[in-house]
Amino acid sequence: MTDIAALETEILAQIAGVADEAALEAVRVAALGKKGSVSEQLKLLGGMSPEERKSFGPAINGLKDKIGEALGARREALKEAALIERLKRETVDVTLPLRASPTNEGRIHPIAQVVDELTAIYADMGFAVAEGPDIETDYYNFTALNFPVGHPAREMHDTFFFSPKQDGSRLLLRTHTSPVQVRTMEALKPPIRVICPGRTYRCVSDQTHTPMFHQVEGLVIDKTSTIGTLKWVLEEFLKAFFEVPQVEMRFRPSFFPFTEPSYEVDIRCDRSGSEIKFGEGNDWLEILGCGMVHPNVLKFSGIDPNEYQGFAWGMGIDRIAMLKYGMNDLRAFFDADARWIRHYGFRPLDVPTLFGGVSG
Ligand code: 2NM
Repeated sequence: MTDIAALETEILAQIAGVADEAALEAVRVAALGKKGSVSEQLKLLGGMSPEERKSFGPAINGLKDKIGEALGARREALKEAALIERLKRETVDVTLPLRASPTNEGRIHPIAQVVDELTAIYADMGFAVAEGPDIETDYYNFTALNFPVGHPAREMHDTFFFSPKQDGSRLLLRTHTSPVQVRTMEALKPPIRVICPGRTYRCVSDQTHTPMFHQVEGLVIDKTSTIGTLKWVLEEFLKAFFEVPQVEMRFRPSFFPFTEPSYEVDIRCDRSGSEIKFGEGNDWLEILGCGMVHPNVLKFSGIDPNEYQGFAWGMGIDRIAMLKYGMNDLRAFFDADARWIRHYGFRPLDVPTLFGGVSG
């Protein structure tokens, strides 16, 4: 028979000494579990005489209760300590400022902004947006646009060609977005009103040219549209885009294989101040090319030139972005300089709308 008092001292000391709830559970099992030291003592009761049981019974049961209480008290104390420790560890300073969200921190590139602006303007005039592949065939980039094979105009495009295929044909990077217009004419029946903004490529690089640049071309095909309609579309666009009440345009005869007649268009501007102003002044600025779509182009695209006619135009996006937002270095557009985009970029949620003034 074990000394109950000694057992009590030992177990209570163990309970007091544990560092966590797992260790406490181990002490409980060692004392009160099936084969625990206290349980073993309780089992002895059955084999005792009534006298022995009278004194030993209350003692061992008393010990069992005491240990139970001590375990409960210690468990509570450990839980409390663990909670205090965790609160200390997980302290959050709710007064700290939040990190800026992407919609606050991010910036829209001026070219993307200008594409959004001109899309809003043309959409308001009833134009849809069409897109096509950057990698094109010779047929869509040249032949279908009335550049005869061997014609010098092909050489003037500084084309990036891919290596020839087995059959001798070569893919290329489109030199204008006109192939998209050909694909649109193939796919849709007139009346057609589309604009095609996108990346274009030419093998040139200097102060005013980058090998990749952006163009937007427009196309109208129906039965009655003329140069007069074209002038109206361009005038409305230029007024809305440059946010001026009037513009004055000058149409100079020009040549493009895909239009006849063809024109280059200048707008009146004032360059006497620090920044360029449109609609006034004594200077002219070349801004776009245009013309009536050549009957051969209509034929190539499956449209009967005896039934339909229309006009097309094209302009450089990078340059009109520079003019509108006062940037002087074209190459900065493509430098991926974070400081530059922070200065010239636009806030993501300031979406261009006609009612808000396209540039917000
Ligand atoms: C320009 C100037 C003039 C043009 C023509 C066509 C098509 F596919 F309809 F024939 N698309 N774009 C065009 C006409 C482009 O860029 C200066």
